Amino acid sequence: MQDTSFAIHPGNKKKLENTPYHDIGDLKEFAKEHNLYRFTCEQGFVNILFYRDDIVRIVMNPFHKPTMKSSFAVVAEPEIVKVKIEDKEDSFSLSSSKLQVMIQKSPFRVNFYDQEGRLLVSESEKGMGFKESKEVICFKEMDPEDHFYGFGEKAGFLDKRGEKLTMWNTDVYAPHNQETDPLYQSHPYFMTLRNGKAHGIFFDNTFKTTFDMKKEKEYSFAAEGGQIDYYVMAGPSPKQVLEQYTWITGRMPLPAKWVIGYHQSRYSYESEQEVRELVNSFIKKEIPLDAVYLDIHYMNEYRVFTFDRDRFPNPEKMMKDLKSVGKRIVPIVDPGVKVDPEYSIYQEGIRQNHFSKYIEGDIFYGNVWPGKSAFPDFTKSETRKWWGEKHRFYTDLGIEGIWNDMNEPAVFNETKTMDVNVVHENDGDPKTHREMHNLYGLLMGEATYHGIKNLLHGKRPFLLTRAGYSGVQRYAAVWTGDNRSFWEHLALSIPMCMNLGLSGVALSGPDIGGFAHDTTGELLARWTQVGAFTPYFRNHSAIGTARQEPWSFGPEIEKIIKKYIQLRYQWLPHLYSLFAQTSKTGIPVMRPLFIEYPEDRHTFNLSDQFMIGENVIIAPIIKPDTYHRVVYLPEGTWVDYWTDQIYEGRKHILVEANLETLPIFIKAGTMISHGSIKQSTSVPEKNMTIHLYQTESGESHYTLYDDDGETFAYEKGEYLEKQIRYQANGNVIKLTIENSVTGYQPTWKHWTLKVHHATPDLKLIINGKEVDAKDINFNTESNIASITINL
Ligand code: MIG
Repeated sequence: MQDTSFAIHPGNKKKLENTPYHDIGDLKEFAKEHNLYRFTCEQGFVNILFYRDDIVRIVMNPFHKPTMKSSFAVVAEPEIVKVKIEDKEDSFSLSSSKLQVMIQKSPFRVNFYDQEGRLLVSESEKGMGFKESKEVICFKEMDPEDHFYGFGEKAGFLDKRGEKLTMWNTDVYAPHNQETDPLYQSHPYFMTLRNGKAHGIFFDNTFKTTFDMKKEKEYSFAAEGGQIDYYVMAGPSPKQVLEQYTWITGRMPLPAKWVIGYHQSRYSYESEQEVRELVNSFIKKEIPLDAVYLDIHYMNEYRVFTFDRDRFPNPEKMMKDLKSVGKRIVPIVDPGVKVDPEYSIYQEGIRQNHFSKYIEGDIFYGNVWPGKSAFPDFTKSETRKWWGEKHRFYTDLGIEGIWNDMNEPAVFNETKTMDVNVVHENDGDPKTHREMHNLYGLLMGEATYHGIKNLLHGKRPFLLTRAGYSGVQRYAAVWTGDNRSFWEHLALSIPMCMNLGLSGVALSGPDIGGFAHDTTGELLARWTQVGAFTPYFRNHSAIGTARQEPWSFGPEIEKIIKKYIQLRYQWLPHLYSLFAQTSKTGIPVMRPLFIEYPEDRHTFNLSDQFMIGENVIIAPIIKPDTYHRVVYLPEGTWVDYWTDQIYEGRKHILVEANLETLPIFIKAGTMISHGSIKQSTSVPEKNMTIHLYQTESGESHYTLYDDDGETFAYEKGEYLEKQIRYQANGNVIKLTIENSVTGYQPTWKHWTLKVHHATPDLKLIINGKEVDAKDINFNTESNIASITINL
């Protein structure tokens, strides 16, 4: 075609490198409609809407009046907020009791201040704008003291300052490293910590988005299309930002107890016999276990909602037998439906119009495990309902948990996913896959979670997902995908899970031991130590890799792994109490130290230590052949969990930890609770112990939560909440113990209080009455005083 005009086609010439950026220009007009503030600028339209005193939403559309329809991430409705308007010559201000939005008129720029007049977020010279390609961008000033967290599932260190992050759900089997981005999840949200105060920004745009935190003086967020649509959350503490963000996008429902026990997986346990033998080994070896996962081999040629009857001749009986010994099965369900005119799911999908299509009406087909497959259009509520109801196949067998994989969606082709030109029906508001891609996993999650919830008649469902968008915590736990048995990946998983937690995803964990590559006994032991304290605790490994069950590396390693799985079960009452709080506040169980110590710069990028709740520090060994490490202890006095040795905080200390030891520190003056070692969470708890770490002086408060652990009865008040207030004064301890909620009768009838670092002359006053010295059992060797208290 070189002799036609095609030779001079503009597309053949090099693309313009720096396409121009259009600023929205000056403010021309302002209008107030109910509680919505509308601004017309020279090159765009801006809406501002307060959701709460401490949350405000800004929407900019360069082409027409903004739509205020939110993405599927948002569950909040705006409250009525009292806003004061001030219109001045060159500025305009809208203020609530907690936030002030200051608008500069020429050019139009928006800045945010807190109630003390402190500048939170300010637009740089460039402000908001767009490019002719439909890209929308928002620039903000970066303070030298700014640290950035959140962004969902990202590799690298805790603090994301200096990084550029992309949101585009992607199946990444290539080794994850510091610059592997994007991964499977998209959480276009972050929290800024500046001089001890925090605020948040949630950029609710489902197109591919980019956050550039690399420049020294400004940062930006941009999307390939759609509107600038973001929420500013005023904080001012990191915990308040979490509360605000999870108010907008929802919180993790309280998981069933079995969900936070130990789970064993492998790609794949291929037959009923193999599963039974596996479970029997756990029982014989007395290693606690709550769930076994069935990967893709359980299906008939990878058809979802089927069992291969050669390998699994009687799934119902298998589930029943396993349930009777307290073990559950979690099968994998991928979105791809095998093209097979004799397969009922494919038939129904076609006949009832459930599959994703092009605008012309052709179904999008892609290759995945089953070969040529079609993909449900989860943007349709009818399709979500259909898919959800299909899970009756599993729930009828006694299954309560489902594992969603490949739901980016992953497709075996060059782009790794569905054609971006597919048009999702979206209940009458059709949108391209380019726009909806990042929502696919979230919507499959919604379909699955609600589907099994309806089928389980009051039992709590469990869902594990690989892909997701902001809000996915309402439906699913997230595992961090295909990591490898590398020490680096053990290290990487810690800040990754902390940032997921800071993004509202409180129930997350990596494949313990590593998915691809061969693990070693030492790595598996160290990883299981960390896993005992990550919110979600599952060992998983890939086909063809070294076996990774706890006993795969001989008796010495088995003993260590067993000790830490047992430890997890001892800590369950404490963890469960924390999970109950998380479901109400959004503040994650596993958290970075800066959440508790936001003024302490040593915590700002501390990526190899984490906290459980507000008083426990875990400082694992994450390097081979290493038996010492530096631990940072913030302000306060800290007690070594294993030895009761006392350390003063605000210091880096050197800690010794042989292969059997995971360094754990408890803040003096606080409490934790322990149950007993059991083979699964289905064994009723008989022994409850509260450990109190005595100090010279001070006060603290502990809330112990318990319920039946598997139904939604707690929503009707059927739970126990015990409040323990502690006050120390030399050898005198005053406790007030109150059962603030008594809707549930726990299986333990009394509990033991253990006071660490007690002195023989300890005076214990409970609810104003001094405990008789003869009722206190004092151990002179350990300096622990125990007493038994009736419920
Ligand atoms: O591309 O189902 O991340 O956990 O074992 C492989 C097989 C598909 C990827 C998941 C992994 C799972 C595997 N899956």
